[in-house]
Amino acid sequence: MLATQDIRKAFKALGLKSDNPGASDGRAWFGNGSELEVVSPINGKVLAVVKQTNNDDYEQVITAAREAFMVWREIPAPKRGEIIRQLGQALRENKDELGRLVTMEMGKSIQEGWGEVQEMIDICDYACGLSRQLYGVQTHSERARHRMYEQWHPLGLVGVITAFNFPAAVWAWNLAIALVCGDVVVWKPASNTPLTSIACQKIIENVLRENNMVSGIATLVIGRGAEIGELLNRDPRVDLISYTGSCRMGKHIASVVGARLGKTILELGGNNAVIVTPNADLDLAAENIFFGAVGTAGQRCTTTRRVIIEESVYDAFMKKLLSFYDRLTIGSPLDERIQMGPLVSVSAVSTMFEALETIVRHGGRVVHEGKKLQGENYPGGCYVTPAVVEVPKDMAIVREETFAPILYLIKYSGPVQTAVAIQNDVPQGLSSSIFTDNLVEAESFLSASGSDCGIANVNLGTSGAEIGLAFGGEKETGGGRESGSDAWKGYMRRQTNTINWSKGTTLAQGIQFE
Ligand code: UN1
Repeated sequence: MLATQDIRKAFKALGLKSDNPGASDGRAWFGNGSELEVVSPINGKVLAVVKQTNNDDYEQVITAAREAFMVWREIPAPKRGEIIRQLGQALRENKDELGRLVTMEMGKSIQEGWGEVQEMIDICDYACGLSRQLYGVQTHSERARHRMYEQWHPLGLVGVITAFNFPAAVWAWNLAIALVCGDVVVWKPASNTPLTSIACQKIIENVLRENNMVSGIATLVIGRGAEIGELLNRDPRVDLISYTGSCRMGKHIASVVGARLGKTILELGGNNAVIVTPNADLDLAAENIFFGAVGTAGQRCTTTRRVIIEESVYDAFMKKLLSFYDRLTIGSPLDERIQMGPLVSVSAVSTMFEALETIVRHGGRVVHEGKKLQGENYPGGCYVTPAVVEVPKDMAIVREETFAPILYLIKYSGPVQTAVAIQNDVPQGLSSSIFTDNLVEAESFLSASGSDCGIANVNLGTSGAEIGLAFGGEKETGGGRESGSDAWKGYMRRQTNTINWSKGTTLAQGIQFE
C-alpha cells in the first residue's frame, strides 16, 4: 500500500523530514505557528508534521519578498527565463519522486501524479520562451514627431493560493509565468498538501541559489486560509492574488482584495458538461467521459460532472459508458495499474455521500452505485466507487459543484441548441465539450450563441487542458486566466508611453492653448 521505505525514499530525495518548518523566506526555514499533521488518504496515517506560519514569520517572508522584487525586476527577462528553464530541468530530474509525493499526499493515481509534474515542466519550457516574447504594441501618433508604444513592467509581489487537487502544478503555472514577468511569489498551499509545497519550494530555492540570486524571489507560507490566507488578501504589499479553489472562497477573496483595489486572478469551480449528439462517435464519447469523470477521483476543476445526451442515443451511450465503469480499477494510487485512488480526505467522502442522499431524495436514479470501500485493501476511509445518476435537468443540486466522482446523466431531445441551453444553465463556466461528427453542430457549439465556458472542446473531454493556451473560465468560475496565450499580461503592469521629439508643443485632440 504505502510502504515506509517508499515514504523514506521520497522524503530523502526531496529534502523532507518527519517534522518540517512550513515557512521560507527563500533562505531560511522557520515556522512558529501551530502544528499541522499531514495524513495520507492512501492509508489514513500521518505522513509527517509541519510547523505552520505565524504572524511574525509572515512578516519576515513578505519583507524578504518585497526586497527581492527591487532586484529581480531589473534582471533582464530572458535571464529570468533561463532560471525557469533550469527549474524545468530540476523538475525533470525529480519527476518520479515528486509525482510519488503528490500521490502520497492527496491520493491521485501515480500516472496522474507524474502527469502533474510533466505539466510543471511544460510550463517552464513555455515560460522560458515567453521571456523573450513579452511584447507590447506600438502605434502611430496623431502628432508629428511623436512616438507611441506600450510596454509591460513587472507588477510586484504575487500571492499564489493553491488547491489540494493540483498541489504542485497550480503553483508552477503561476510561478513560472510570474517569475519571467519579473514578479516575486509568495505561495500559500492547501492545508492538505503542504509537503508537496515544501518539496517544490526546495527545488526552486536550489535553482535560485545556484544562480546566486537574492533570497525572497520565491517564498512559502503554510498556514490556514482564515489566518495566513487572510493576511495575504488584506496586505497592500501583495499586488496580485492568484487563487484556485471554491467559488465561495473566491467571492470572499474578490471582495477583500477588491476593497483595496488589488488585482486578482480567480480560477474557481467548474460544473463541466459534455453534450453527446446523435452524430457522436459513442465509443469515443464514452471513453473520454469516463476519464473526465473519474480521473483524479472526480476532483479536478475540469472534471466532467454532467453529460447531456440526445434521447435516441441515450441507452446505447449509457451501456458503453457503464462498461468502462465496470472495468475501473480502484486501489492504492501508487500501483501503476490503478486508475482511481482514494478521495483526498474523510470529509470529502462525507460530502460525496451527503450529495448522493440529496440526489436520490430528489428523484435521481442511480445507475452506477457510489459506495464506500472498506477492508484491508482500502484502509483509512477515503476509498469510494464513483457514482453515475440519471437526473432531470432542473434538479437543484446539479447546478452545484460537488467535488467528488458523481456523474449526472441528463436526456435532451431536439436540436443541439437545446443541449447547449441546458449546459449553460448553471452558475459556473469553466470547461465544456461536445461529441459530434457533424460540422454544423460542432460550430454552433463553438459560436457566440454556443458554450459560455472558458474552454470548449470538440470530440475530447473537459479535463486535461494543455498549458499552451489560456486556462480559466467565466461566470462564477471567476474570469481569471492562467498558463499560456496572453495570460502573462495579468501578471504585469501596462504602461503607455508617448515621446515627443519635435522640439515643439502639439496638444492632442487639436486643442489650441496659446
Ligand atoms: C484544476 O483542476 O484546478 O485541465 C486544474 C486540466 C488540468 C488542470 C486542472 N490541466 O484538467
